[in-house]
Amino acid sequence: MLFPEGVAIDSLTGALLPSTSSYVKRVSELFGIYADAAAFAEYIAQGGDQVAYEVVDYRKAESDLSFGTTVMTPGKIGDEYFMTRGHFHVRQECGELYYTQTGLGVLLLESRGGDVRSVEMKPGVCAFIPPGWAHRSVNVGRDKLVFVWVCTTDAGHDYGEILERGMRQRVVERDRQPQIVPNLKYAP
Ligand code: M6P
Ligand code: ZN
Repeated sequence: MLFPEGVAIDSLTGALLPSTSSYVKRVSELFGIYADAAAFAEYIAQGGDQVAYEVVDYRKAESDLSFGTTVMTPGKIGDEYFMTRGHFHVRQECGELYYTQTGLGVLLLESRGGDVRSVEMKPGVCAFIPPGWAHRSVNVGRDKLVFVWVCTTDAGHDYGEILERGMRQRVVERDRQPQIVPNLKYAP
């Protein structure tokens, strides 16, 4: 049987107490998601293989709901900001919430029908990700981006489509400002 408990979330580090699991994604593991392959190779060649993001879970198989944090390092590959892989949910009826605690980001979303949307991520804003929308978060700030996510435990991550064809939009720096631009490499 599960018992209720309070979970302390550190809004600056994303640490959960208690947590059930965590993992990190290093930049080198994200080959192929950035537009500028040469900038990516140069970044790695120069010894840059920092943690791009860390995900900490509070997940109980017996519960329908799970939550956790994602902590994204600031950085860019070429002019493109650090981002998550991006995914649909395997269970298409499952949405998700992203509640930003620290930092600045852009949440890129697209429906299976090809609609595109974005939601600004900033402290106090809870982004609603409806069922059926792929989502990818992008850290456009100078500091860490820390957000709390809440999702159905067995929603499942479906990475295939986004990994193969990319998303329709990218977030790049132009005149020192984040800008959402069409993905010229988008290949449906
Ligand atoms: C959010 C949640 C997680 C997800 C993480 C990283 O925190 O949606 O479920 O794993 O972002 O995103 P991705 O798995 O697409 O790299
Ligand atoms: Zn998700």
